[in-house]
Amino acid sequence: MHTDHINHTFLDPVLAGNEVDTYYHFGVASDDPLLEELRRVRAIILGGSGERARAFAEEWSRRNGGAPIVDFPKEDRFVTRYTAGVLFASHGMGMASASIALQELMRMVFFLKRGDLAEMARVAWMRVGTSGGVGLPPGTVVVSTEGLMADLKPYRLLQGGHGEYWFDGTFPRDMVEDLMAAAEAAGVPAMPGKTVAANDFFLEQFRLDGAISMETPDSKMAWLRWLDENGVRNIEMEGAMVAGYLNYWGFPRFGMICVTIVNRLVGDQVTFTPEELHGFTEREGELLFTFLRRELNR
Ligand code: R2B
Ligand code: URA
Repeated sequence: MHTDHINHTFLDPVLAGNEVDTYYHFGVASDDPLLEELRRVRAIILGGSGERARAFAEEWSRRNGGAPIVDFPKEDRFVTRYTAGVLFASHGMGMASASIALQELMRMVFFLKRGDLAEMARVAWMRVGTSGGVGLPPGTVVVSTEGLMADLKPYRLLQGGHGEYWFDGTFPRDMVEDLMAAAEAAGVPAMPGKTVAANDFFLEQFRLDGAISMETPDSKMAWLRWLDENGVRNIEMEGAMVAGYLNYWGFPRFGMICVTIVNRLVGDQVTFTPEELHGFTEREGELLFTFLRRELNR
């Protein structure tokens, strides 16, 4: 862990009990008794949809002898559940939304682990999502090796008028290996590769079916081929930021698995039925639970 990258100025007085940290978007604060139930958290699972956070928590509880589920009270931004050592939280769509969830959860983990870097390093993070595949049959799970933006450069944010903050989007290699091994054990088709995180579902993903379309079939295919040639296997909207922020604090265990729900070399529209899409996320769930079982026994 990079202690010099942690915002100790703000967080240490919270640990000392001199300040309260309000995790506003989650509707809890560091003096809330609910957080005491989360002290033993070993993994944080993030996904876009609140419904999936609920369903994953219920299934993880079921697989752990009906362990009690702690519900966070506020649900208008993110849905959050804790059960059997794992916190499941939704983060909405896009890096702007997900970065709020992630920064508040990083602060929460610092508080829950009392600033103990070794304990923090034992917490695994994982984003479980959907994506557009680059040349892969839909239903394939991509295990991300690196998260990049649409220009194949890492995640950046504007630093006012002075330039940009840059982040490292690399996912830890041993996590990629452990996730691929979990996929094999769970019988889930998976492939490692780079992932592009776009700031928009349409324009930045070179879709031609948006309300606003500024590309041509040729320029779209040229972008997709460029991604393919550079080892990009899928496109989603959060991974580069997730990897960037977790690397910044130096968490050693984090990964991303995203099932592909369209092959972008073939089309733009997602046309699977809700039942078919449910089947894809069930598969992804099997990979997740196989990984979690192993991770919590490490
Ligand atoms: C994948 O799917 C969502 C858009 O449909 C977005 O959150 C993402 O990364
Ligand atoms: N999510 C995305 O961001 N893009 C896709 O094509 C599919 C899911």
